[in-house]
Amino acid sequence: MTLLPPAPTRSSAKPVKPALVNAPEGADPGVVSWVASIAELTEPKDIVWADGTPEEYQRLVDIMLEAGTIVPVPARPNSYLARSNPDDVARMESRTFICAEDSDDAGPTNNWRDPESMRQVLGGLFDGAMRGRTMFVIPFSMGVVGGPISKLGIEITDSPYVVASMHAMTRVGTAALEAMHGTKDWVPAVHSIGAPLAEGEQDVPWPFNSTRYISHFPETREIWSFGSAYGGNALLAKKCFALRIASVQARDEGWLAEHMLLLRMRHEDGRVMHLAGAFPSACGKTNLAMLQPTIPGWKVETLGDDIVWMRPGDDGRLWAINPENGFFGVAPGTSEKTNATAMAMMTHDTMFTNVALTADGDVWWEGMTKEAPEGLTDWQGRPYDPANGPAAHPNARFTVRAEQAPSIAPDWEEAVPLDAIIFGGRRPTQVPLVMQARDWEHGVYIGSTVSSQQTAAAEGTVGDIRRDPFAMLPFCGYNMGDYFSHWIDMGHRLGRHAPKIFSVNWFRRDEDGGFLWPGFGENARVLEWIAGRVAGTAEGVDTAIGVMPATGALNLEGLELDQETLNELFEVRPKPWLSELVDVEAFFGQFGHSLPTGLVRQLNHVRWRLEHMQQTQLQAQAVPA
Ligand code: OXD
Ligand code: MN
Repeated sequence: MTLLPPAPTRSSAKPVKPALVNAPEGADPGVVSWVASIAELTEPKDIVWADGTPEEYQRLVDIMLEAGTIVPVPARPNSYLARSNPDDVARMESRTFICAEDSDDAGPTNNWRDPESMRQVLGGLFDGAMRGRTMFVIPFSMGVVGGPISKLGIEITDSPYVVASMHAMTRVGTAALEAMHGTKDWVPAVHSIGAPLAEGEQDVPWPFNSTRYISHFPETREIWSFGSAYGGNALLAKKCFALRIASVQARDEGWLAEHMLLLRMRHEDGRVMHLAGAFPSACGKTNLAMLQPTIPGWKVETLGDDIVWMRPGDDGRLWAINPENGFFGVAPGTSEKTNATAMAMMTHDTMFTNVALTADGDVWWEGMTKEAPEGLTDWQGRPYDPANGPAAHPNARFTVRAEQAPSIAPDWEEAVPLDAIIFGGRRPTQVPLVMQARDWEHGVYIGSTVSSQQTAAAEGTVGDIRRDPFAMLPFCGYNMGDYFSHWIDMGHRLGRHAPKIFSVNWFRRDEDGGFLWPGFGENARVLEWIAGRVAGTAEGVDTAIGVMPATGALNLEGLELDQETLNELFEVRPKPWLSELVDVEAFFGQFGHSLPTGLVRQLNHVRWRLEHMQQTQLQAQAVPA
């Protein structure tokens, strides 16, 4: 039986000669001995330490072109299309595990596994897993190297696609490796596609293994991922480190690691607001982060589109960074209309995955244009035939460096003080366009009850409504009941400096299924009201479920929206809301003792207000006109 090497943060460095593992001069001995232990286990044919340079990126591209993993996209300079295996196209929540010593620490919403037995399983799988392949060692930093909210990590992988993607998504290279000198504060992450190559065996363009384990060990801060080469399963800095492991670090160290976008909204008269927003996957986070306001005077500067780390600063405020270095966005639905900024950012130096190719050498996906162009090649490399399904996979992606976004803030790598936090989801009914939480605890309640229609970013039935608290359900590395308490505690700590919390829903539909709100650039109107609430200038009215814009407080100038539609956007119907609370209560019930009493208090308060509202309506109906 092969056991995994002990976690590096616990082991004292065994002396290993750096030359034996091809380590750059000056690499920390603890790092070198950990890399040696992984090499001993996985038996690669050689070891390459990533330095993050453009020359290295080009070498990776050449390897992938040669292997058929990617093909060029001639219409866009330095851009490529990777076609994954059709069985490796999404994050795999059912194969994602939290291996805490005590199952209670993983909580009811995570797949828990006992760490020792998982170590045995992984020991067997990783034994010789990289035979015949190159093992890449990727030192990286989340946030600028040495920044006050930044963290370090090393990913080991046998996939050149992963190394190239990590170049865009993190800060890879020598500076990160040097920063690890003399510290054990870095996260070790091991990834293998699990497809060793025998002597003389012909490789396939997208090797993978249908046995999959995406395993996290929160106590030792380790990540081990086996089998999949797709995005969140394999780019371990993203969901695995920056959310699952970082959320545990954040709990222990008094900060927050969140699945949020980060933006700055600036008015030419000098008003500025920093806002973070949590939305479940594929709810338009990237579009919102790159929003082009339709209302005069306002501009949005992008800071991040997926992950935010936040820490209370010396001034008592909550300071936030986007720890990533790039965007790994969903391509289908992205167009000149929905996100012109993203379209401009992808005109060069972009890695596409699972999109379609046009006859004249460009990319295409559903939603880019109304009609599919003639002569398409679909995401699996076949002539496009609608009978085979969409031309691009619904979870097809683009990977681009953040600096390529025309809307990126010039100082995007710096921390910003947060003014507002918004929670949203794809809700065809019930949830109003916007409302403000009455206070922080009510805001945590709103965050803990986020729900959305399921999309293609993960496995599952597209269209089903699922509860996704804080949009963190698949990404919280510990018991979500404790996570809610951590949020409530953060509010106590921040006191009057706490950002204001809001709920938004761009996706409410009318009886015929049409969207009530135009969305996209018009969402700036909602952000403007939020900015006004933060500044204390916008009017709100208290309702049973939260504070909504007072009549005339939402800027609708120039928008053709009749009063009936407006009413529908904000309508609160007590009956369906009360049945929704039954569902919330059942959802909360699974957390048992770990559910903070503050959330029960909030639930009861909302219920009481809705019951009161219902009675008043019934009485009003009973009164003859
Ligand atoms: C993502 C996701 O890929 O949330 O960002 O699924
Ligand atoms: Mn995401």
